[in-house]
Amino acid sequence: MQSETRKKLLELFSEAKGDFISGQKISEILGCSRTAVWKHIEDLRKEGFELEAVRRLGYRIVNTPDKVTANEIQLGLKTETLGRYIHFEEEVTSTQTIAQKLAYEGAKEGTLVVAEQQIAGRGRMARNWFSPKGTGIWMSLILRPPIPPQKAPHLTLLTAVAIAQAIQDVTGLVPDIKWPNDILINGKKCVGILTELQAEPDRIHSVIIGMGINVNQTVEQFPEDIRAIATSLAIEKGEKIKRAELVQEILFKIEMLYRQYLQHGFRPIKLLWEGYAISIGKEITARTLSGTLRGMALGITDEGVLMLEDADGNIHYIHSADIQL
Ligand code: BT5
Repeated sequence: MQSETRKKLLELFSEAKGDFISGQKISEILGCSRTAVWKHIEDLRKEGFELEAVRRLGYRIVNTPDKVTANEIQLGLKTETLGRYIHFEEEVTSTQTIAQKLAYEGAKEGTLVVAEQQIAGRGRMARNWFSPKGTGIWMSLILRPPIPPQKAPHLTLLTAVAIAQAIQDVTGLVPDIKWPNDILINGKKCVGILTELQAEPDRIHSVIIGMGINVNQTVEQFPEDIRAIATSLAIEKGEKIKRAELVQEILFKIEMLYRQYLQHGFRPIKLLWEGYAISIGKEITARTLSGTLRGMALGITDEGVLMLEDADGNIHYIHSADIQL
């Protein structure tokens, strides 16, 4: 089926919101015969769409496949710029690597790289990010904010808020944010964020925000070494979640917060962030590259830096660390 026809047909079904559309109407709108309509429906079924056909009533969509291709994400996407260009691949080493290359070649702000599977997904400090096929959201977003590089951590925190809000809206689950880049549900890690920069000392060329979200994995599908610390939305919710719908909501939330950030600065984002933060006002252990610190997490600065007060009353400003509660 031509992609234009496919797009129109899916839009029709999307507008019908699960109601029947007559074959006559579809053939008029697509400008093709009733037999051609039937063939298009068969094509959609082969792609994994569940469609019901009833004589005299027509066709209705019962279920859409759980895919994260550009088509699936863009159908019903509410953003203006984010995700308007999507680079999708079934299998990649890391979506970060592809996004870095696209950004270097001049890709527009809002370009999104998505994959069904990463074979070398990465976390911070060259750690691995487990990214199995078909069950999670592995994506990297390119932004070109007019801010100096020191402020880039703001975007990690902004993204964490956007993802937390989107998860809450789509699933009803209430996530927590653990500074700087983890989203937890019931104490287990469900989302990791990795922010990388292409920058000069005073100017950012691009920020690549990598987001890894465990969506539909079962407990057994996690490797043993992270089973006790990781979870997925489906495990917590008790039912599967449509990944494309969540991607749409995440992009929409990031776009709104990003606009707000560019207009009003970090303050409003910081307030939202504090509403989700579990690591503030508590005794924590922070493992940094230069050593381990224990103390009370006082909050974050306007730069997004964590303030920790040790037993002697000294205040430490921590730019990057792993936090244990
Ligand atoms: C992160 O690092 O949490 C950032 C993860 C970013 C992943 C995305 S996916 C799309 C884009 N492309 C990439 O290649 N990366 C980004 P960090 O805070 O360093 O946490 C890494 C640690 O989390 C690992 O050492 C494991 O202990 C644990 N971990 C690995 N995979 C996990 C998973 N799927 N779910 C929960 N925890 C995991």
